[in-house]
Amino acid sequence: MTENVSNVSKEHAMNIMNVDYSTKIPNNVNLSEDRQVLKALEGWHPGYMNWWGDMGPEGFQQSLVYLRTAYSVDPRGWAKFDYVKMPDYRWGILLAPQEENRVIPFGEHFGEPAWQEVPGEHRAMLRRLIVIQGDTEPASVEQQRHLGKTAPSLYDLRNLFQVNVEEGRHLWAMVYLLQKYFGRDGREEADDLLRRRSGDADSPRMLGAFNEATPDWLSFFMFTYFTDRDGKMQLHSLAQSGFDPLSRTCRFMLTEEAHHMFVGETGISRVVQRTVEAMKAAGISDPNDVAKVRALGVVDLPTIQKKLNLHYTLSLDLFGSEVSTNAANAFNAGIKGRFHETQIKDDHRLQNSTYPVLKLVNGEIKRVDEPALTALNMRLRDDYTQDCVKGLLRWNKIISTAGYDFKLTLPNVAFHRQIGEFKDIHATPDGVLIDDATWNKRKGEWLPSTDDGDFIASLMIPVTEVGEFASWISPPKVGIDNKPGDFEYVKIET
Ligand code: BYC
Repeated sequence: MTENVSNVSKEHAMNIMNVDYSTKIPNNVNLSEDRQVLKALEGWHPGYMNWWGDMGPEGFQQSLVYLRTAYSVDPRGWAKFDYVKMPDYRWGILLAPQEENRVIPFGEHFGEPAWQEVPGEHRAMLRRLIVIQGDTEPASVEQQRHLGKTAPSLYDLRNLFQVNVEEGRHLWAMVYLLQKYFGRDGREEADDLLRRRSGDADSPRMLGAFNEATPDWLSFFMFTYFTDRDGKMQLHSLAQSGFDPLSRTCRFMLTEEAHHMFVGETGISRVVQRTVEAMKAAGISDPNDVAKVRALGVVDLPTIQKKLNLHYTLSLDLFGSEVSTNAANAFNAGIKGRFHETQIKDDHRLQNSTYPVLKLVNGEIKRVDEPALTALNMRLRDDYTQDCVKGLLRWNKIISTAGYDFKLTLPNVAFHRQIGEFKDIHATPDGVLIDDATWNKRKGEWLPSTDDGDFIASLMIPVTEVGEFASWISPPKVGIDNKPGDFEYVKIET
């Protein structure tokens, strides 16, 4: 008897770990026995394919791309690599295994069993957060759709498409939650996710940074480093959710997300590497001699800093206002927690604690203690900044190892903000408040100008020969799936 039970639960665990590819929509949530949701998802599928055709990567749809696909949610081995045409990629619904006896780890419901169904009183808030999360996924694909035609190598082209198909899968993940748990309005929201468009005047994507252009590959690397990292922080917070299906969904998404940030971090490393190598070979000692460096066909370090300033600050805006009742309500409700909530040593209710928030007080930037509950966006943003610093240390190491006295830095959080405490003022990257006239005169020193954009665009010449790389970027240290340098990551078919 005991043996039977354990066999059954082992089999159940296997089903959860391994993805069922026999259905049209691969999944580990037993869709074949959930007819209603399967029908809703199958109904949504053609619209998704149309969206992918219209707004997914431009061109290359018939090319064979060496992509990874999740076949399991076991962290010890979950992906397999193979050549796939993007429209044939198997976008699936994958949830991390259910943790037995999981409890809500924070808020007013702290310690109660996690919800397997939507708690009625928090339905609207939960739906809103799932819709916002879902909206960012297709938005990023739309922003990046033009980049294929200027890829600096087949390796990079493949990474772009890997990121794109997985963002598409993350959209599926949110659509599953909407369709399974939110009935008719969930289905309507799912349809709207395919209707909005990044940058569209009438029907834009929901959050600021997702309506900005990603005009070139340096922007793409900055985006995957800084903006995908906001994704990481938000997914970590949602992975703590008392609504267990959301928690499990986000936990698996984080596994895939790691590669996206790797693409960003190593992408910027490779650009910096190539720049300092070229400067050294040409005997240039001043990294600020922009004209001389640009003449070498590489991106000068000051321009890299400007791009970094732009993408970091756009990403800071994604954390919402420093002081936010929305954030407090979501925490109290047990819907959205803190980064690494379960590892934090406190009461997980935050009724009486405070958190220092950077605010504008009498024209000065000061730290002010605020109730910790309303300061949750600020706290998550601080965790984010700490996480961002790691990449800068690596990039600066490359610069200093080459013998150059130049440091990439994160600008002050008051610089170039559109959301929160500092949205109505101007500040320099060092955090010195300045008036409108000074800002207008000097902003080109800190943010990419049209000239900078034109220069970068002039470098964006596609390289499609196997094992070759554009002049402005170094080859990666290791290949994807340990493939050798001359591996044909994309078999281009036009
Ligand atoms: N742009 O109290 P507030 C990712 C709105 S990225 C436009 O300040 P709250 C990915 C806000 O909606 C992660 N509007 O902020 C990365 C609210 O409007 P309503 C995506 C903004 O609500 C790369 C009002 O201002 N996931 O996954 O505490 C590639 C006042 O809000 C913005 C999430 O964001 C903005 N930047 O926090 C692919 C997680 N900021 O409701 C994917 C889910 C604020 O008054 N979202 N507003 O009309 C959330 O947790 C929260 O909604 C936010 C905002 C953190 C975004």
